[in-house]
Amino acid sequence: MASSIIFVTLALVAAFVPVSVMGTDFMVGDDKGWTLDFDYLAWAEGKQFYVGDNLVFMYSEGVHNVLKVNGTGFQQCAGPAGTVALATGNDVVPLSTPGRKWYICGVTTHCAARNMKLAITVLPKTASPTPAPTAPEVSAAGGSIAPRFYALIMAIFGIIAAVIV
Ligand SMILES: [Cu+2]
Repeated sequence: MASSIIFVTLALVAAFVPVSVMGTDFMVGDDKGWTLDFDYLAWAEGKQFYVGDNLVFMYSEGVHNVLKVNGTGFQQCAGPAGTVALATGNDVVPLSTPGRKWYICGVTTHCAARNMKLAITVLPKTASPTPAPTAPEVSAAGGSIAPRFYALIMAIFGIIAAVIV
């Protein structure tokens, strides 16, 4: 009885809550992480970063750090005075605004000599979490109607089951 009600609730949530509201976490350097002599510009090429996504810098704590700098700081491999370094070894950087973003390692010559520098372009969030039922939106969202319909059917079955039990 109680499990049926839980099932109904879950099915209704699945039917009406958009699935992909969450942003993407980008592991910088993939399995190599944030390290020496990796081509981060090549890594970023072809990837699309959107507002709401996160960059995750993984490295051994104390070996590297992450400085968020501007274009000049990127060219010069130096943050402005007072730049606070991220240094936990598992730094999550939310991409909260669109535009060009630059990150460097501030440890000795890791940026200048060992290529620890990343530049990306963050795109504005395009997909609306609740698409309006206009014609183009409906055709674009066509693929997601079937699973929602399925969840709705399951919810109806759940209600029937709850009534019977
Ligand atoms: Cu470093």
